[in-house]
Amino acid sequence: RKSLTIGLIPADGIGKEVIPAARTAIEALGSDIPTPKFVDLIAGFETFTRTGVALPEETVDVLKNDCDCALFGSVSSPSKKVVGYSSPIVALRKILDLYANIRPVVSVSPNPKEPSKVDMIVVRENTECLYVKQEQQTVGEYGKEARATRLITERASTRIGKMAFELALARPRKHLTVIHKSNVLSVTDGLFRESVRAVQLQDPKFEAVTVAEQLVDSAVYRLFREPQIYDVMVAPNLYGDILSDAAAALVGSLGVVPSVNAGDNFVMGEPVHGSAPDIFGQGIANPVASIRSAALMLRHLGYAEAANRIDNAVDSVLREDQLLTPDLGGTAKTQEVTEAIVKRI
Ligand code: NAD
Ligand code: K
Ligand code: MN
Repeated sequence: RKSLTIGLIPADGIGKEVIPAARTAIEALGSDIPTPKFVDLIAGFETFTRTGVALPEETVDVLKNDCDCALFGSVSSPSKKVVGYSSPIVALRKILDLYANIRPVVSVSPNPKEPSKVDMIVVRENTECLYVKQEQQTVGEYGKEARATRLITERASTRIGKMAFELALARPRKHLTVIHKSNVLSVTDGLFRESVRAVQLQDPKFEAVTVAEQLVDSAVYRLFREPQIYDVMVAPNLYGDILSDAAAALVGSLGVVPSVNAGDNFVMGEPVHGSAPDIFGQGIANPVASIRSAALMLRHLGYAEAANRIDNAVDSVLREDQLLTPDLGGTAKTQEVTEAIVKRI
């Protein structure tokens, strides 16, 4: 590869403030990676209100045909149904078959010699569960009734299971926790649980991974009581969404937690947080989640050295420079933090 074509989709709200920060971090890498070429692409609620479509065809075509990878910011999805609108990120994950959402949650202790209290990866299935968005409302004997379809397939559970085993195998502790609620949902979560467990029998190398199982509610409890017990967690879509936001609270802020949406042929970095309308426009959004998402994307593409350079720079700025945005208790602006990280890179 001579160059790396990266689609940039800031979308809505603070996505517009933090994706440019991630771009500067990548540019600072110099010759550690093939020459990056950035392509600006649009999507989101603002795009929808302006053009009538949340995810323009051109954005999808360019991602599919011209890009090696992409960075996505955040969308503002209204909680009330807006006719004709549906979330472009949920659609993109499906269209590009980005079936795994990988979310490392790591605490940075002020003392570099002290081990991290939290050091885990939440592996979230990204294409099904309640996110198939098949909802209906009817009127029953006692009034309105609403139902949603929750889809779990063997295929999706097996491939997310494989991804989780691979990730666990690459870590020192090699520990995997399978999250489910099959005491209540024995058919759907039962299939998820069995499919993931069956992955271990398919490849002898996975024998090295220690597997535990946990009900999702008690997993949340233990996550808050003793987060250090977790290494890699694998979960169906909704549980994974909730668990990774919860885990973010343990490391200070959603503003520092990165993710990638990964498939077999494409990877898209994305901060875990949303569009944060409460702080948008003030220049105080934490750029760390997006910058770490860029690193994670590069790591996934095989550029581990470049990813380490970004991650180390971020750690130094948080730990040594103590340059913190308000979500972490500081007063620094997005731009100051970004400049400090770029300098460290
Ligand atoms: P949110 O993540 O946008 O914000 C939650 C809280 O965390 C807010 O107080 C916000 O200020 C803070 N926060 C988040 N990111 C931050 C950052 N980088 N720096 C500093 N503080 C940060 O979640 P929300 O408020 O529940 O949702 C707002 C909108 O975002 C909604 O429309 C929702 O649908 C959307 N959303 C999108 C995604 C996505 O793009 N994948 C994910 C979650 C929420
Ligand atoms: K996001
Ligand atoms: Mn979420």
